[in-house]
Amino acid sequence: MKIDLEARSQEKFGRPLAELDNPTICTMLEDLVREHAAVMPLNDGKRRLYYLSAEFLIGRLLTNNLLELGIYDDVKSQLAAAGHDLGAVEECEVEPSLGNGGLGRLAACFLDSIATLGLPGDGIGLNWHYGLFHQKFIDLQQAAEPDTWLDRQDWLVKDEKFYTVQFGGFSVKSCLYDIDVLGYQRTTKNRLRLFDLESVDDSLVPPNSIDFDKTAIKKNLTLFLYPDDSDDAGRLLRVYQEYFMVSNAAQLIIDEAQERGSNLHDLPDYAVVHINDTHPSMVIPELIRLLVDEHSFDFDEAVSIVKNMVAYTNHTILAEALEKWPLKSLQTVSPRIAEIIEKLDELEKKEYGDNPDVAIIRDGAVHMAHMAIHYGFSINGVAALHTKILEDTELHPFYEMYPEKFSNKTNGITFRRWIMDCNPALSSVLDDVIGTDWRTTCDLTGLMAYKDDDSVLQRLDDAKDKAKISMRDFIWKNQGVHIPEDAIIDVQVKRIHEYKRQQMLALYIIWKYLDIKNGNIPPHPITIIFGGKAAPAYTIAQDIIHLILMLSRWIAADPVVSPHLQVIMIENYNVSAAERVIPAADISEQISLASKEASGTSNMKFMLNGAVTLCTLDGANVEIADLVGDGNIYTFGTSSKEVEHLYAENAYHAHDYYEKPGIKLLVDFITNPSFMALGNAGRLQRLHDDMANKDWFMALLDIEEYIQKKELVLRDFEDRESWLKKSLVNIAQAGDFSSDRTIRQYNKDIWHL
Ligand code: 26Q
Repeated sequence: MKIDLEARSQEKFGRPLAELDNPTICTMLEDLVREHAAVMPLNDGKRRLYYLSAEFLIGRLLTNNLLELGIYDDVKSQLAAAGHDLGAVEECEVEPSLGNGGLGRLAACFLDSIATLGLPGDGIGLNWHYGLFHQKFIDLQQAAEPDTWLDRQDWLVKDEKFYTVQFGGFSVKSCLYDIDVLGYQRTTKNRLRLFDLESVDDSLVPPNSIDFDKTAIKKNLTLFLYPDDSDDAGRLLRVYQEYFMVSNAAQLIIDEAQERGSNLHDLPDYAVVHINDTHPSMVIPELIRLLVDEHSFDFDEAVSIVKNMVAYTNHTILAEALEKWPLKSLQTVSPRIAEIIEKLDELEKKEYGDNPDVAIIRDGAVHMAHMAIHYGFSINGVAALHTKILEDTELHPFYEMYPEKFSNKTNGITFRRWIMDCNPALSSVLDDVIGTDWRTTCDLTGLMAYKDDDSVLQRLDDAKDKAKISMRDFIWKNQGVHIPEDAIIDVQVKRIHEYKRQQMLALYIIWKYLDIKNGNIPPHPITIIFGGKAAPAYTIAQDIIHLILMLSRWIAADPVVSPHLQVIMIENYNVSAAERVIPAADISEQISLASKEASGTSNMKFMLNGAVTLCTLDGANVEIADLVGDGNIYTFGTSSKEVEHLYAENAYHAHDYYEKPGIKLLVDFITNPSFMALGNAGRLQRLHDDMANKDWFMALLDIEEYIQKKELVLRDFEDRESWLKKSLVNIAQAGDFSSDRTIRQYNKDIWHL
């Protein structure tokens, strides 16, 4: 593809390229990409995949698209010749706020891989006007503000399609926006299709606040992803949102199948619907409704068609994250859908008997996962351990009924974004050492041959230094904090949740602080970086953020400790921040309570970028440990089997651990009067009491071993050659976690595109 930015600048702006400012160049490049993508044909095929997800955490698109079109280097050098820095231009792009965490980022990686493999498949979701929320720190606490990304974006293209969605008592009109999804080095494309509400009203949301009228359904459906669901109105709104999403999706799927020649009796030959967790699971009754009510199908035939179309991925075993909606709410949102679900429940009970463990409707609540398993053809977990837990315990009765429906698909990450875009220094070292094939094959095992090559190890070290410079610059510009040049970078970035145990790392920080106070000065300064948002209604998670911000300030103000220990919490952690921080990490913290993290995907990104993992044997950490081998990873903690046993027997008593002197000292630090005086005493007291008496995710159970392991990691870091070898092995073994591999498996076993 030939481009001439100078000519384009003259044509569009009547000025030489050298005179344009960065935001103008950014818009010009976005236009260039969009125009180019607009004429690319869609990936074609009789059978098409529809990947339904409430979240698509796609990140900024410019760099990625330039790279996929193969014009990144050309653009960069043309800009440089005119005195511009592409990196600074990239910073002008606003990041779309269409997701929340792992499941949303997974969907984005999958779209990239589906397009890269040339498979016909689109993402379908909603066009969240204010996305999740924008996180600010005020008084050392999280404040949530609307994220106004939509006013400032340049990628959405309005489609011609619109539908009517019928709710109980009223209907709304939808409209549709598309974002083109280009694969790496492809000439064809897919799309991310985002439905919106024609009558949406942004003015419902006051400036700087995420409070809005949750009952104004005709105006609010697409304002926020996951609105506060601590009250009935919030919970009901979520059901409205979900039905709005799937009703549009189902209408689109049927329309497009007919356009491609389906007579609808053969619909499964034309469409496979993948649901990303249960949030889109009402697509099952909605497809049945459309076939029966709009196309005069017999109910039983409609059921058997849909049963062959829908595949479901489970991302969690946490009971509170498994969706159960009151049947009454569904009756309010759509009486017809509620009626169909009742029929599906009856049919299931008729066939399999009245077993409450597998019932769709139980005690007036609809179990969405149960519906998806009975009336879908596939259910998968997202890492080997997670799938095993689903099969053996959490979903065991279903596994006995339908063993053939179950499979594992270990998550993956796209190498385009998570090394090629975000870590150019490491990418070019890899090109020099093992050749450039890895950019398409994602096979990095050739690097193993250089494990004892000092010059290669040195080059990896240099690449890490470059990534650290970029990360330090980012933190300095965004938060005004200076990170020492020689600091060890230890990172835990992910949603704030008790099971992920950020509070355990906070206890380690207290331990280290006291140890340094006692005169044990570490050879290198240690910088511990957190990032992540907490759900606004999740009090303890907010308390954990407060503790981290308190420790950050407390330590920074201590002249003895601050030269050696630093705590930073990134404000509004998002994909763009991840792209700066992950390449710079030395240590990857993956310390969830074993059995609770379904997979994790940042663990894979850190590994690919040469960080060494400190982890429990949870989620995909288990597979990382198997691949890199004992000497190249640090594992600790109670096993998932033992954790399951402790829960089953009610045998974990936090207070017994709290009473151990070494542990009590750490937990009580949180409520020592001078510390409390600096912050919100109520939050700190509550967190302290929760840890000392409840500690549902057993941080105190693992804290001693965690501290020991971390100290070992820090000691080993000092042996540079041996550390760099570990880093090399991690990079070399990361190929297994390419989402291209994952998508090939989905396609071979489930989608058959
Ligand atoms: C629950 C109830 C009602 C409404 C919404 C929800 C809800 C919302 C979001 C439940 C779950 C989520 C998000 C889950 C998520 O991001 N899970 C992560 O998925 C990743 C990709 O598979 C895994 O790597 C992580 O381990 C998992 O935590």
